[in-house]
Amino acid sequence: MKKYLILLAGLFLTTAAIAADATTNGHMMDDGQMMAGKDHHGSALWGEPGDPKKVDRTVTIEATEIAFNVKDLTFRKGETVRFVFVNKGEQPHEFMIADDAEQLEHRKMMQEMAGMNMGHNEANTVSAEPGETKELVWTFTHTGTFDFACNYPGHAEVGMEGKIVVK
Ligand SMILES: [Cu+2]
Repeated sequence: MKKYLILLAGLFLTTAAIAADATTNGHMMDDGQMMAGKDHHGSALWGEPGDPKKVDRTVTIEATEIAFNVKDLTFRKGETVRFVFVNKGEQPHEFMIADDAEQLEHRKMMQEMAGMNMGHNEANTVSAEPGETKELVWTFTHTGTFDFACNYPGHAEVGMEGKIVVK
């Protein structure tokens, strides 16, 4: 009986090892072709969630119908920014940091979800109901030109978007 258990454990470990190997190979195949918007570690070029205890500066963004109060933002590479997103409008708005392609993909997804009133909490997005204030702490890890946008259907299309330049 004990022998059988050991055999079973061995079999399990082998299976796990094969599974792990398959995953590694999958990643290796991805590495060959650099993914759009990602660096060679697979991290988004537009940055990553920042440490709220290491904020370099705070930027307030106001949303109304249908606009942001800012158009262009400039940051330094490595800077951690606390975005205070204030919805002064009468409908929900969001503030999302990404590149063009990612914004468009998210916009398409929100269009498909329209009417379902589904929440979404990707790390690079904050959504605020009317009268609400939300915060997003973000570190800009790469230089480049990115976008911020509200991807509720029809909003970015009429100008609820802007540029983020990281130098
Ligand atoms: Cu909006």
